[in-house]
Amino acid sequence: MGIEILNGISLPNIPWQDRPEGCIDTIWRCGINPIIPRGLISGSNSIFNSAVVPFNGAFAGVFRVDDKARRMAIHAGFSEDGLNWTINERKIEWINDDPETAKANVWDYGYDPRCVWIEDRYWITWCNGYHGFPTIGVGWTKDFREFHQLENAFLPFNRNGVLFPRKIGDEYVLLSRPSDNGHTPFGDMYLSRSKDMTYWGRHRLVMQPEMPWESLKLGAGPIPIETSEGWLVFYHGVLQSCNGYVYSFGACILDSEEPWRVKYRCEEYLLSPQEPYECVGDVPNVAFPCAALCDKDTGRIAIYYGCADTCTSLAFCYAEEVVEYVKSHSKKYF
Ligand code: BMA
Repeated sequence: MGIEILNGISLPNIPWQDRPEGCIDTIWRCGINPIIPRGLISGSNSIFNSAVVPFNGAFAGVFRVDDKARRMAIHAGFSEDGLNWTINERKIEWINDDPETAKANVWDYGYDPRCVWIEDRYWITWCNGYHGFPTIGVGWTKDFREFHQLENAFLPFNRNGVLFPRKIGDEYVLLSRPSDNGHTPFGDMYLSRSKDMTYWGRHRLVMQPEMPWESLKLGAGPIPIETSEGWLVFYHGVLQSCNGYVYSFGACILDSEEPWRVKYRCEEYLLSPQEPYECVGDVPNVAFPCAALCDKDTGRIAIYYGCADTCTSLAFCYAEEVVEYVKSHSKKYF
């Protein structure tokens, strides 16, 4: 590999399919998409925008499950191969000693989780309803059975909270996208820092929409991948068509030590909704990545993305090829 994956892990069992013959795209779809159908568990209306991590030699994850009352909740799930999943019928019940935030969880909602191993545990962030308004929830687990909740990171309104996989300096770092209480016809990516996962500050703007495919809003997707070129961040970008929002995803590279500084940013999307399962569903034309597995030895990346707010799919790429593509389709930022 021309680039190195830093602080990564060997993942010889990463779910993988080679690029199909004749495919010239940097990212290609798994041939058996969608890998998680909407009705995988008995009560589910849809399972999408979900996060997956390596766990005990296999895989675990936190899944956005909307039930048939259309309540949005997060469920834990397990898989031997990253393709076939068993998802708990019951949603995650957070252990939370603070009566104020615990109470909000009883009747509020949670969706679009991200998950990352930092130091000694798996951290989970998600869009958490606080008295009916979206903000960023923060919690952790060691075993995907017991889940502990901390304070919300921010005041409402905010979505797409994505942690970096290590402290930078002596601080945890979180990307987020301030929003409104509706479908948010705007959205820039910001970064905040914390010494204790509770108090967040030193906020910086990371990026705003620039190109037509992301002209309405954008937000971070999977946990950033550290490479010798900087942080590789897949992010979703949204355009407004005559017929509604269209969610595609692309990638950028952020500076290693000052990750609010964009080094390169791909002018083109890497994957846009084109397959029937991405274009037809509860919300048409949505490809929304929330997790990426990466094997440090081969640079293979498997991206989990929600399709049409209905089901979950996989796409594949090589870190080196994505970094090269982003660099060669970007202006130089600094
Ligand atoms: C966003 C979130 C996502 C969803 C997307 C498209 O605001 O609700 O969960 O995938 O809209 O509907």
